[in-house]
Amino acid sequence: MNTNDLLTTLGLNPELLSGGDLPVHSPIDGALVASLHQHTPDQARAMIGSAHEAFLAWRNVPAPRRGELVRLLGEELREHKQALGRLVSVEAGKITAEGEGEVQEMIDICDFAVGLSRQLYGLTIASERPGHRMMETWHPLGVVGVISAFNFPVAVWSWNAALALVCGDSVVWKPSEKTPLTALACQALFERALARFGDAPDGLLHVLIGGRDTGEALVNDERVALVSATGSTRMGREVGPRVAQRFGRCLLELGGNNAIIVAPSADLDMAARGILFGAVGTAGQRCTSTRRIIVHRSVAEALLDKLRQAYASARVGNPLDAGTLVGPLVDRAAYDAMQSALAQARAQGGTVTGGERQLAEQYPDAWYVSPALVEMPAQTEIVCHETFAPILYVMRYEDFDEALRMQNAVPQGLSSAIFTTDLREAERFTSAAGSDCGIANVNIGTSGAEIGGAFGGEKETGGGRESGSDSWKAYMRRATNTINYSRELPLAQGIKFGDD
Ligand code: UN1
Repeated sequence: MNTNDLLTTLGLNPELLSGGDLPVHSPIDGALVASLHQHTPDQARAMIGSAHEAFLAWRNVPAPRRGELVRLLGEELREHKQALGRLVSVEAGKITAEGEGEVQEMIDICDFAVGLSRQLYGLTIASERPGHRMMETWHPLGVVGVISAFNFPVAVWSWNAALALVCGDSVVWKPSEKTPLTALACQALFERALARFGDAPDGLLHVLIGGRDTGEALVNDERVALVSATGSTRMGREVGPRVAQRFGRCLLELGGNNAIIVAPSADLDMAARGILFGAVGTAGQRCTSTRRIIVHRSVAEALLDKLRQAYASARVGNPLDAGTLVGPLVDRAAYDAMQSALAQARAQGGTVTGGERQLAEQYPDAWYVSPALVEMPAQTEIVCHETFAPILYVMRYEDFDEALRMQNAVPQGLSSAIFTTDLREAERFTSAAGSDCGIANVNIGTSGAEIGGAFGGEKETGGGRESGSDSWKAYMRRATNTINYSRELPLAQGIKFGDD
């Protein structure tokens, strides 16, 4: 199926996707696939106004009924999984399995949110006063602004949108400028779900196409109650303070620099497989990608042998071809950043294998690379920096405390893992004094988290949590209600005030 047919299947008119000043290139071959019209900041504000109106009506719809809309969205996604997955491949450069996997993640969060729509409950709390009841009520929050990155162009939106919608919120979504088409396709699928749903208010979802100025309009608008932003730490440093300035709520999902500790007792075959998926999957462009290996000296050579073999057989190529494991980097800037990081790694004592440009003759306007394996003498400055590319730094350790210290000694705190069969090590790794990340795994890799758990991380990763568990609470406001059903008016803390 060519891209125009794909867009039509997904409910978009290809003719309306040209003539604008935002070019969309496919990382597969650099070809121009669309030129979109960008929204102005004024248009962004009008959309926020419309979303706010929609919120005022949507908050009164019973939550299980709101869940029905998300259930219908899940059905549309099931039906269009292949087509949307393929558009993700075309626009973000992911291999087919990962493009479809991303859509599966959307389907999963829709299912989760449908169940959640009947479970938005609060606590009842023992009151210290006789004849009183105290409880927590969760209410819809408002307009949720979603800023998403190119690397998960649709799933991260759905983590936010599926929860926001059942929580009674409306959504204004600003996708990455690199991946607006997949966002428009999601909007078209959402509109189909809306048509089947029947009586939802207009304006529940807006997609904002544009660059920095439209993003700023979203971030600065007081009507946007929550800004959920995924991207670089640099972006988060700008967004966070601006939202805080107006006392808005912010959910940040920023950089990761994820390590795997490989202990002497590890199953090395399993470790090598987990490392390969984590480090070269999505061409190293996940926030959860494995970027550091901290391996015990006694098994370092054996692990490296396995990794070298696995790296040599990981096929780099067109992500739409069966058998490809490593697709292209998103653009030239990503390639340049990778080369610069490798040069710094060499200067800091690293030995680099791989990392060269690939398929340049066949695809002169695309940026394919062989994944790089870099042995480092220590955790130097460049290792502490997140480079969004398939670079894996390998360092050795002597004792477990040292490995834990190295794992935690980077500014980011998203995901982490240990491969060990030693119960004490596994438990220490997941304990209070173990990994300081939002995700700490045992005998699985750092990437590919399920939607059921809360997703996010600490330190420069930004502290936000999305997706499963009780992340929904960020999309609602909490009210504490105390109800007096007695004929007295006792004050708390035993205070006597006035004549009694
Ligand atoms: C991201 O890269 O922004 O855990 C999200 C994972 C995916 C999500 C990654 N489920 O790798």
